[in-house]
Amino acid sequence: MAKPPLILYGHPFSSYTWKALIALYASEVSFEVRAVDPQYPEHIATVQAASPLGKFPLLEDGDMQIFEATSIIEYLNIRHPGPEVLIPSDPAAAVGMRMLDRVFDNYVMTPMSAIVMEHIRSPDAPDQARIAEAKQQLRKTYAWLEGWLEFYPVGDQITLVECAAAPALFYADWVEEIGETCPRLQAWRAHLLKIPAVAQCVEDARPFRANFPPGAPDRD
Ligand SMILES: N[C@@H](CCC(=O)N[C@@H](CS)C(=O)NCC(=O)O)C(=O)O
Repeated sequence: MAKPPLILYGHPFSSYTWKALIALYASEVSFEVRAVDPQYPEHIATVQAASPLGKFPLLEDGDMQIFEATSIIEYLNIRHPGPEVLIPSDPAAAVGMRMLDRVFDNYVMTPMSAIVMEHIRSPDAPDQARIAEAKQQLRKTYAWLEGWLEFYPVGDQITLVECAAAPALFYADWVEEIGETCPRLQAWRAHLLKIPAVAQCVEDARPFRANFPPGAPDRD
């Protein structure tokens, strides 16, 4: 009997949904996307019931539910391995990769989201001090990544690092542009956006750009 496809609950404009989607595309596994959208209250109910704060993405594999984008990637790596090695089997190499995953979530996604949240909370008068603090964190992280990239083998591979980096850098650049002081990071972001799995996410999100609370720039 054919196995039912995996189901991913998420939204095409959501950065963390991209992170899981990129890994799903790379795994070449069959899956279905269920939009977390007021049009589908049953999808929202499923997501709300699955995790403490009802965040997405959420992956369903039969009776299994996995939330947290990184955990979804860990799960795909062991249960649905594809042509790409999402996480290396060497334990030390895997620790290095997981560390970078934390860098993208904690030091790129988090300050980027803080700026977006400020614009949602107070669209007419977002707190400029909070925004400045988040932008400063982004600039410090960009500078660190610029150094890290000197030794990173940039290529078309899709690992946990690319899954975490692509959406984080895509949206972070919109709120605090990666300047010319970080040429390697600028070039890597451009390279990531051309990888087919990432390019698919960029295209599927395009219709929602007008909804980006701080305003989407006219590029990418
Ligand atoms: N730590 C979570 C973060 C997920 C997250 O923040 N998802 C956002 C969409 S990008 C979300 O669920 N937003 C709706 C909400 O917070 O209610 C992960 O890695 O999956």
